[in-house]
Amino acid sequence: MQELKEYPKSLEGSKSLLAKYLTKEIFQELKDKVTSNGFTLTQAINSGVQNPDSGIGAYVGDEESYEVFASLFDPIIEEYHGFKKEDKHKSNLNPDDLNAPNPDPKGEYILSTRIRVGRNVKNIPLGPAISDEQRDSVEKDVSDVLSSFKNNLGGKYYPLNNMSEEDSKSLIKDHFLFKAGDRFLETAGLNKNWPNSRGIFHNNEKTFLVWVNEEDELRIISMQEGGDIKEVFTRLTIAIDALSKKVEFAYNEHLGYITSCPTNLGTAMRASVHIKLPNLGNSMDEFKSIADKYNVQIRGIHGEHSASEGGIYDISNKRRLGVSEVECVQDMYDGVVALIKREKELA
Ligand code: ADP
Ligand code: ILO
Repeated sequence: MQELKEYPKSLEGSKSLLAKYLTKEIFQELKDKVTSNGFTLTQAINSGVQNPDSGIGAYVGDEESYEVFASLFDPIIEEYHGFKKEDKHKSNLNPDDLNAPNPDPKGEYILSTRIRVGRNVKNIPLGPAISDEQRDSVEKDVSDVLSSFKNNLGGKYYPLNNMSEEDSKSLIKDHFLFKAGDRFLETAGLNKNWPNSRGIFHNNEKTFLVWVNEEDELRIISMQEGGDIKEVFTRLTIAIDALSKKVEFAYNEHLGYITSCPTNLGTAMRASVHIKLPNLGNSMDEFKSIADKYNVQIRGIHGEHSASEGGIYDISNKRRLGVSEVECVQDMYDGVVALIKREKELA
């Protein structure tokens, strides 16, 4: 990648947080800085420079990038999470502290619930700066650990480079597996040497899954049909605990779990439901204003940057840093309860 000498023109007119906070002065201040893994500003911003329609537009290559390029990342983090430089992250993975009785016991609205956290292995560069050998060793170590799991968490690891196109298509369609060729990840350097060293582990029921070497080195996922959010959270906490006993993850007191995208810092948790809200879907301004009020995000049915189908939306917590895991799930729950209430009124 050619190192940028001049402020990138494509950011002029872009609405991304990168364009908002990478002023010409900050560009000059940071353009020659480099982390000890050799990660540069050009690499950090390439995704947003190549994709001016990004919401954020920047990724880091290592934990140190958040320090070296702090004058860019601090304001992005503050705006996205409402979290200031002097704030401290907190954690609470106790399902007993969650107040989330099934908001849709008759199954009229919620199709499925999914909660994931991102994790990266301590002392290894993050995806945008990892070497092929390091990516390989992450895959080997993590898949060995996962293959030793028993009972409800027991299952099998499926490497991507050994998967038929038919199997991968059906896993993607059924929302279990990540898509190939995402342009935001591609330009962030996250798809290098694809599909090698990537894969998915899942138990027989496909209620516990781990993505290996996608945007983060691990995405630990718990999901099932319906709206029993507490059951999904409980399974996830058991899985996180089991994995954390065997693999040490990158974490610091200020930023929580370290992730390649600043939106995922902290808990690295996205708790979501797939939910039918056709009437709210026809009143998008009101839908968005309820979502903003409850700190939830609206996505389409096939993940980020996808569209809704049949009035079904993906509703998830927006904040992940400076709030605990229980609070992330609570945000999603409170937002979903409010949205169902309004949907009923509109029907
Ligand atoms: P991430 O969760 O890592 O932020 P995406 O938004 O790309 O990533 O979603 C990944 C996959 O998970 C997509 O196929 C999406 O449809 C699926 N998904 C997300 N939430 C749910 C849910 N509540 N039920 C079923 N599938 C879901
Ligand atoms: N880089 C993309 C996605 C940002 C947030 N999502 C994820 C998957 N990290 C953008 O800036 O729109």
